[in-house]
Amino acid sequence: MDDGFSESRDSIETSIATRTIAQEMQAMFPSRVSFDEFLNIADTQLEPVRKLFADYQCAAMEIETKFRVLNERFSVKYDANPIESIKTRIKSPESILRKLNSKGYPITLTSMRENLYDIAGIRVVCSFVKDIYMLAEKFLEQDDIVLVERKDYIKNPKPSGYRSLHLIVQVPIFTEEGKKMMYAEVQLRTIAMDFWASVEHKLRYKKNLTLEQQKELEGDLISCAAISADLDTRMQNVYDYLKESTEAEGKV
Ligand code: 0O2
Repeated sequence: MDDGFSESRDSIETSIATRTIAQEMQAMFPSRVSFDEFLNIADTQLEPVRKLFADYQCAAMEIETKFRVLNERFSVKYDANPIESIKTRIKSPESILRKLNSKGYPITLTSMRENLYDIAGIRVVCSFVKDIYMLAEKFLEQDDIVLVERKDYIKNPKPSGYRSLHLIVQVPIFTEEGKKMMYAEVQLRTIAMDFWASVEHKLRYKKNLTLEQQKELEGDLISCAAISADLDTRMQNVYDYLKESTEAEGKV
């Protein structure tokens, strides 16, 4: 089971609009519809959905570019790249529907736009924890970025053991229809945090486990999260030590 973070954009045809299309078809053509008539209805209904998903794609692209620019600037200044990888994803229509439903929000495009902040997701993976905070600070300093919420699951890990820094932001996109402020969720993590989260995500969807096995697995994952946090601290210490030694040598 993958969590959708990649370069791909999910097809939207099957979920949000299908129900509306089916209802409209039934009302307009109680017996049979021709293929052309069907395509016509589908096109009219799907256009706003396509547009909204394209807006989220643009928001993810804008933010990805901002992090790529920061990475480039730091590589020139410090001769080191703080970012290991950047992945983006647009939440799948199934996940969107599930979230709207579970939170009791209306299943409409307006509701999606106003109530869900993580449809555009950008995951920035770094080697070191200090780089996460440095990048977050430099990103949030940019005057077109509006911070909506900051969730620091590095300082305060989730009960599952999950660690990452989450920034819910609004970013402007400039379209043929004008400027639009779009919500997006940025997740910043180390390689160790990313490894833990992707393995945990896969195991969470294993359905054929007994309650006892599930409990045992949860315990193991919590202890793996502690090991991964320790690894991050030690790697940061090694890096700081090497950096200080190099700087001291430069002064001699
Ligand atoms: P996906 O598949 O990434 O889309 P809120 O969004 O504030 O209403 P939520 O969803 O609890 O409430 O927000 P939170 O806790 O900040 O989590 C948002 C995302 O962080 C999740 O998105 C996951 O990507 C990731 N995440 C949070 N907790 C865990 C965890 O325990 N394990 C792993 N592997 N990832 C986690 P989604 O929407 O759940 O899923």
